[in-house]
Amino acid sequence: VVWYQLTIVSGGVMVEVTGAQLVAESLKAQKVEYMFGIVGVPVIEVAMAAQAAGIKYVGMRNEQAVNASRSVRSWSSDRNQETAGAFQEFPQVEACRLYSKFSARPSSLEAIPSVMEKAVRTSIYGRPGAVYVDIAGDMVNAKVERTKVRGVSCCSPPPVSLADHTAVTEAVALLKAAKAPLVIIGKGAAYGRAEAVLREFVETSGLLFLPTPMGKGVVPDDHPNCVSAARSRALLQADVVLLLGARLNWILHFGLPPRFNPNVKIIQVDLCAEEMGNNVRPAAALLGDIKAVVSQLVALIKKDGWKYPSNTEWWSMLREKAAANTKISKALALRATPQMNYYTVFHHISELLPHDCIIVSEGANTMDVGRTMLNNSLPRHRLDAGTFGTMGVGLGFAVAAAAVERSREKGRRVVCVEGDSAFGFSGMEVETMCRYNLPVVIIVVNNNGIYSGVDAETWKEMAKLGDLTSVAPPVSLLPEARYDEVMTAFGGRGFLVRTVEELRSALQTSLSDWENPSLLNVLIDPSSDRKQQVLAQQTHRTNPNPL
Ligand SMILES: Cc1ncc(C[n+]2csc(CCOP(=O)(O)OP(=O)(O)O)c2C)c(N)n1
Ligand SMILES: *[C@@H]1O[C@H](CO)[C@@H](O)[C@H](O)[C@H]1NC(C)=O
Ligand SMILES: *[C@@H]1O[C@H](CO)[C@@H](O)[C@H](O)[C@H]1NC(C)=O
Ligand SMILES: [Mg+2]
Repeated sequence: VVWYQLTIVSGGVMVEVTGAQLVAESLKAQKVEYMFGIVGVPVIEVAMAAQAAGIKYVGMRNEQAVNASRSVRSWSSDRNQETAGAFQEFPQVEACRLYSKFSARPSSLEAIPSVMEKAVRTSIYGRPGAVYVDIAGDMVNAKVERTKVRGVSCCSPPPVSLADHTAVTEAVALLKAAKAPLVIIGKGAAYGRAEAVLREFVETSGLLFLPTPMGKGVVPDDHPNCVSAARSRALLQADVVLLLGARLNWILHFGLPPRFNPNVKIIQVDLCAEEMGNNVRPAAALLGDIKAVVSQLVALIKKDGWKYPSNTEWWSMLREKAAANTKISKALALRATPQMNYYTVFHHISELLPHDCIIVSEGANTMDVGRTMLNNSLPRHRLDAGTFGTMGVGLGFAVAAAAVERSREKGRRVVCVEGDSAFGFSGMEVETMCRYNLPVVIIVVNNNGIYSGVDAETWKEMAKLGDLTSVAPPVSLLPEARYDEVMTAFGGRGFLVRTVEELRSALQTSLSDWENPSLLNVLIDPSSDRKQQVLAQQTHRTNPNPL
């Protein structure tokens, strides 16, 4: 690849650099290691410049999946054709402002390095989020003299702030006075890399905790103080909640009755001031970096020598409740029926997955039941459809995670647990996995539909009743679709799985292959979820986050 265009000017050498090179070099200067994209003219040049600058380029298939793996830039039309109806002309910067923390278009080649620095800095400082930089088409191949461009070095790591000392003292006083205290660990704690100090906090304070979906693993799910299996009860009866890097949004039922005690006192720890007081006015607001704030809490309770006793009624009630709930899912899992249900599938998967694997998951029942049954023992090892419940992000996450893991010395397995509908959104990324030999294990929990479906026989009978577009339930998908053959089409391993034995053997084979991706098409009872829901209602067991 030719790096710089050399132009001889009256005996001297003028080194020129293109817009594409500036974009690539600026990202490299910000320590960007991977670029995910889909090329077309003129983006090809940028992808090539990125590779030349030492950035790994991963070519994707579905742009929605590209966005899931955090794309930073896009292209729009040439500047001199703006408003004239240029190819793909669209007010992208304005459109993206609503969806990102920062949206900008460098006004010149010289401005590219500083705009890129600001984009990267904005995405990682404060509450992290996506950013958007738009490069005009004509700027990609335009050239500028290198000496005219001021390089910008890598932004500093995010600055750290501590909580106000008075608020920390108040928080500890509230915890000490509580009868039924509960710690909720959110994904902010995972992003903030607070795992070591949080574990120390849980063990020093003796408090019980439960994680939000992507807070799982910050303190291991199998820690004795984890009360996930009694989640509804814990939320309902807690009198003081220490909320760590989690929002009181729909995932936590807004912190309000009927799912919370109306008099619950919330101690809110967040790095975003505007978050304080959303839905519930906090009894104490600790504004700051979560790792630093938890260290403050640890220091204070250590100084006091305080510990929540383990022989309280609250503890034993939650322990009993958790044991009872675990027993119910185990009974469902071990039911001897001709077809597997969700619980059976997850019970066996959980026994075979390596403890350090990265679990990616999306779907409705698949994701909800899977979250309760698949433990995480490490932080940032669960990626799911998130607060928006967006289907289609899973395979993009898996490609990105597998690419990063492969470059590590002791890479971990990436296991992608997908509903059959969820898989369909970005299913073509299977080709991406095969192309780059990313050994992702995809498990499609196939119930022939969205939430539920019908079996092959019923489908045939239904077709006789009239046009399927009039008579088929809108939730149904083609019964027994061969998603495994999507994987074999590109050279990966595909398995059609109907029984527990087939499931265990296929998963073991897949996990022992570090070269090829695999897809397990696990056919389950298409009415599985309905039965579970009935059973769940009878036993007051509720899936926390139905989408
Ligand atoms: C982008 C997007 N489109 C549509 C939806 C609506 N939706 C919610 S869950 C879901 C799929 C659920 O079916 P599946 O993945 O098969 O999981 P199951 O519940 O059947 O196990 C859909 C389409 C969504 N959440 N996101
Ligand atoms: C992905 O994001 C870019 C901007 O970041 C946007 O132009 C594009 O439409 C998005 N694609 C999808 C499929 O959402
Ligand atoms: C998952 O963690 C729970 C405790 O929350 C524990 O009871 C269960 O045995 C664990 N499951 C596996 C497969 O390790
Ligand atoms: Mg389904």
